[in-house]
Amino acid sequence: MMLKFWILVVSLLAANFCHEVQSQRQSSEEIESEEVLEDHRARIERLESQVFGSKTTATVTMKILNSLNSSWPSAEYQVSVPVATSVFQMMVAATKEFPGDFTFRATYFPEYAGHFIDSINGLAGDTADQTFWRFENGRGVAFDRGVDLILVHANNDVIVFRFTTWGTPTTD
Ligand code: B12
Ligand SMILES: *[C@@H]1O[C@H](CO)[C@@H](O)[C@H](O)[C@H]1NC(C)=O
Repeated sequence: MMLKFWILVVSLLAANFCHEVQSQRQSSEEIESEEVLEDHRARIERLESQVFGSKTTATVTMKILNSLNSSWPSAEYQVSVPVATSVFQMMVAATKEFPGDFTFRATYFPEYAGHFIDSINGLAGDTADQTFWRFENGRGVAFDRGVDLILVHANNDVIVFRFTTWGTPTTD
């Protein structure tokens, strides 16, 4: 009799414990599936804009910095372009959105299906000086491809062009 009672108590406790574990798991699953859903929505929006021609625009920040000359005026532009525009097309758009303020020159290389950026706002890279416009994301990481092969997607995208050297930086 007493044994049966204890078996009942233990199994009730166990059932209760299982239930708690289950409901905990359920709530973390809910959070995960919300994130997955968000991610899916973003992907669908991106695909829709690629397929249907985009209604969605992204306002991207483009920063122009000079790491070799602190007197040279840096600049920052908010450029509005359709989602999934290449950085090259974004730069062309910027020359129209900021006429006279943003300018650039580029050379097309068929072997890379894209442009090398020669100069920005009147300042050109130079082979003898070993200077060039480095193409980076907002975290200071150089892209592994040129401006035609990188697409902008979202309002918080940051594109940086940094005038720097590929040689050893001198300290003077
Ligand atoms: C040297 C070199 C450079 C030098 C060129 C300067 C110079 N005057 O020599 C510097 C450091 C400036 C450079 C810069 C960049 N480069 Co570079 N570069 C090379 C490298 C190692 C050799 C090119 C070369 O001398 N070829 C021999 C000569 C005789 O041929 P050429 O046609 O005259 O070469 C010219 C072109 O290659 C051009 N060029 C150099 N880099 C790039 C990049 C792009 C996207 C384009 C369109 C043209 C181009 O400059 C060369 C000299 O005029 C190649 C890799 C390789 N081993 O081929 C990468 C390579 C071409 N570069 C590459 C990249 C990604 C870049 C950058 C975009 C990096 C960045 N995030 O900043 C930048 C360009 C940014 C901009 N302003 O547009 C990639 C291109 C990949 C791709 N599919 O788009 C390569 C293939 C390296 C790699 N595997 O990642 N680069
Ligand atoms: C640095 O930039 C300033 C402003 O554009 C320019 O007057 C000056 O000549 C530059 N210095 C060097 C060393 O290029």
